[in-house]
Amino acid sequence: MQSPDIPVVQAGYYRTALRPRILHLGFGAFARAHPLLYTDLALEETQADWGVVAARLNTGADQLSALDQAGGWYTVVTTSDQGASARRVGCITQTLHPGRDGSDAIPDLMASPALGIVTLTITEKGYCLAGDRLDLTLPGIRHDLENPQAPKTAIGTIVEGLHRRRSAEHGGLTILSCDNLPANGHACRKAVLALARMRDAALAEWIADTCTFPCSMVDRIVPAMTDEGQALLTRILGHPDPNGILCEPFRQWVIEDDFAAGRPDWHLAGAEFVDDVAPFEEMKLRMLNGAHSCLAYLGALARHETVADCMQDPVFRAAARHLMLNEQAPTLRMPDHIDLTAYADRLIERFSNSHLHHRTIQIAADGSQKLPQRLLAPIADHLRDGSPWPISALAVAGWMRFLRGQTEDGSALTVQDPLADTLAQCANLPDGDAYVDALLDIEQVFPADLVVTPGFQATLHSAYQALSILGARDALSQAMQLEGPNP
Ligand code: CS2
Repeated sequence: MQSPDIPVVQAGYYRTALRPRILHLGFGAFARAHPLLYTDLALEETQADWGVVAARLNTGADQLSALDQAGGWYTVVTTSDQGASARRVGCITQTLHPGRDGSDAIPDLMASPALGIVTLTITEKGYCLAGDRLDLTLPGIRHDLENPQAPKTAIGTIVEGLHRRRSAEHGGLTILSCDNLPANGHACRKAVLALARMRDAALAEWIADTCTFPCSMVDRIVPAMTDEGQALLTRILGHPDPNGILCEPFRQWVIEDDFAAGRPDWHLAGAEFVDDVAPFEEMKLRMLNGAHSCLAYLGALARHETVADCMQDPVFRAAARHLMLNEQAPTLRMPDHIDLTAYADRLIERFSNSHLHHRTIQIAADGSQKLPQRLLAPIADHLRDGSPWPISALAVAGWMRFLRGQTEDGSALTVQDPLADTLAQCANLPDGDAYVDALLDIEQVFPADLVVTPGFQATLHSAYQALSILGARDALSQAMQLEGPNP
């Protein structure tokens, strides 16, 4: 840990000028260190009035109350071998939680004339999609269909807010997803329109005509806060900050410039506005998040506690780079000026940041929601092109072994996933081919056309076997030897 004499920078703008123009749903660690921080930095440059109302829908009402007590201030500390820096973020003007403030509070805010943008960090599962359809079997969605005025899901909340906004005869809003989903804006639009349509076709039409759902690629490694991190924050600030957060210095935000009611000058804080986010999003989802998931499952099985621990292990480090450059990069269609080797090397350096305690088990959560875009989509490209994908196969097999709830030396692993019940049923089967087949039958994870593509099942079965016999480290080593060197 660094020495505590780290200067604390505070936003230099008039907070009294801020109005509630952005609603942020999902005030978690990532939001604090990414979209909210960009807004804070942009405000400093422009002295504009884009205040943020921070909201959570489920847990975390206490954290929001703690934020109120701190006058809306919280601290972001960036940390790496190059040193640390701390910034107090001041763009939040109010907090809302339906459990604390009533179920009208957020939809009413969405109907207020000043509001222009709803930003979202609600994680993959927050979009309530199964494939590209709204998942009508989810209890939250069923609840929201029956009780549209008191919604529980983020999608239901957005639909109810937009319903009230339309009734109030204000214009449309921008709904800006900041989650790691492919074409996150389109996914969000699909979910919102599907729910709205089931309620009122005219509402759905109004949303389609007046609201925008830009796609964005977001990137910053922000591990869950640890006690050690809290202690460092307390030393830096001289008092605890229950909403303070530690993250890496790197940050990136690439956004489609399609806003219905204005936006902050986020480019002054380093955001890039482009016409098409897709290539950047795919690059990040496959190379960064794909490698993260691979390290999460195989690393957890081999008892590597953090991503940085994985990077200390030469086999895991080489395997991550191999996955990025040999198996993920060839599936991307990037503009010429993007150097994917440099991107991969930067990722390895970021993963190696030992000041962050980014636990493999944290990244391992919600695998059923992450595997499709991070690993299975590129695998489908390999099957189409006839190119090899041994590390990707081990990563997916690693997820399967991880779900059995034990590390290679027999310690317990906790599985967190919205499909946990289904996955646990599969894990009750005896280990081996029948277990792998049962998982491959879960269509929410493995698209039917992928499962029947020649080579898919056989490659996964042998990867699973290699993992069971050799363990993660040796299986990775063997796979790399068979495939040849990195570019
Ligand atoms: C991680 C991401 O937990 C995970 O699934 O892969 O949160 C990752 O740290 C961020 O996307 C980095 O931008």
